[in-house]
Amino acid sequence: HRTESETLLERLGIEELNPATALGDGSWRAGVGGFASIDPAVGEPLTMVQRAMPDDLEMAVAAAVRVFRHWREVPAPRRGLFVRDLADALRDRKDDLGTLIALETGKIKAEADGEVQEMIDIADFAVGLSRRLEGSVLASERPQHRLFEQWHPLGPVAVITAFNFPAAVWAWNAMIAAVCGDTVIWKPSPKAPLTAIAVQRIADEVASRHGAGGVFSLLLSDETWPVAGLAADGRVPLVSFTGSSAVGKKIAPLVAARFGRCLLECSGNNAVIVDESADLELALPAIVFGAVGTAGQRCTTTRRLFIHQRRWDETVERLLHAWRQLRVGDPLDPHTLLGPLIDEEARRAFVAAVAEAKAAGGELLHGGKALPGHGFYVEPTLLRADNGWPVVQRETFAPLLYLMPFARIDDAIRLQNAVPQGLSSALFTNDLRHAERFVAAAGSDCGIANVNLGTSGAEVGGAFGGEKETGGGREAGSDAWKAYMRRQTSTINWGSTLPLAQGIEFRV
Ligand code: UN1
Repeated sequence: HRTESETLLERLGIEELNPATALGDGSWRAGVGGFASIDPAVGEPLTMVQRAMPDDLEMAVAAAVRVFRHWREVPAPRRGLFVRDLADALRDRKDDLGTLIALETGKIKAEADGEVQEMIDIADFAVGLSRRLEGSVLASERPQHRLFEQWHPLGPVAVITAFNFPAAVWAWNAMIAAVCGDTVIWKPSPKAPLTAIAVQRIADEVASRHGAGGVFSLLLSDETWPVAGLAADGRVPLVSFTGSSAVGKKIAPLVAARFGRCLLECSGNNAVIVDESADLELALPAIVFGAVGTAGQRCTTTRRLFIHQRRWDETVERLLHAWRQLRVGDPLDPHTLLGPLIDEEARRAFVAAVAEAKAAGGELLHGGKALPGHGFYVEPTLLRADNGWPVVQRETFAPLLYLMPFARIDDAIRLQNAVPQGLSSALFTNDLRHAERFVAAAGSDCGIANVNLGTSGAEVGGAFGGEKETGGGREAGSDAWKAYMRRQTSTINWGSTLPLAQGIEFRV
């Protein structure tokens, strides 16, 4: 990886010791000390990044407040032009950026390129949105009154992202926030700082051409205080957090204590149901991609599989056939389907989960071991389990799929809902009644419910997010933009009397 990565890092503006803070106007501030970005395929540092200081956070927030005052008054379609050019810049850099994401996170190049495409897609979506951001005119009960609501820019938005989608999740938030007239302070995962630096450099360059300097800023640290600081800062009306439910539970009360708004995208524990009528030609590739894509480290990863008892033998046999063929290896090798996990801690969590499931009585059907050597590789794993076991109730970020049989569709839906998380779900069926039941009010309780496609790999056009411990937030498409704006209800009396609502008479 070494020589290949050195020229790539140079092209993307990454240095040997990278500054900790970008104010978004092209200026970067040095930090203190440093932490390493590790290449998980070899377990060695790619390069070092400095750590932001409390001063830097203060500067970034103050700048975001200042720039917001100007940006909110730029007409939204003009804000859209900035995002449009940013999409083009990302198109130009797609290959390099994809390679960097693959290097830094260990996801395979095809999926890393897909992540950059997801950034481009949400930018395109945001450009279209920039000519809408529509409010509504409502029927007033009073004569010669107009009642309407409109959406105004909200303010600086803190965007805290995870390692697994180090660029796309920022883009979901940042592209939408930018057309909505907000500024964005990005605190990326310390496990993927280089991707953030590369993205920030691309954004800086485009921003300078659009008078958008300072709209996007970046703060790098491997410590937790910047996240707590942003969560508690009354100047930041929205905190968008992607990560575990455990961390989400710490952030939400800090934001709530100052009446800020939280947009949470936390853990998932997503299931696929294969019913009696399912077409396995569709189900199999969807389960493979869902369970081992991004080495099982997507929040939408398929973690549980409910198989109708009459289809059990056939499905398990075909799963085993597929799992035996999965190529584990270098994420930059085009033949690889499964790269490494992000770090040693993730590998240990995988090993511990397998051990816990086996101790509970789980039957290991395939894999189960960490692979020796450098790099944080594990075997893609199939385990027969029980939905009630604590280990199955938990999100383990690894290619570990729990298999469970069922007899009646209602049981399968009930079990798939019987976890604390509620992000994504999928049913494979050719039975119209089952399909409708699954997406009906008493069906899947998840934010995403798919029929005849898998749990992961959502397109950006829909709103993305989930219920329960997933946190309730919605990002990306549909009307998710409304979270990034403030709603104003206005009534204009254009008559010459003052009728009161509710018919109240109140006259001196
Ligand atoms: C995430 O894992 O945090 O639906 C986001 C998907 C991707 C996004 C995943 N479009 O799998």
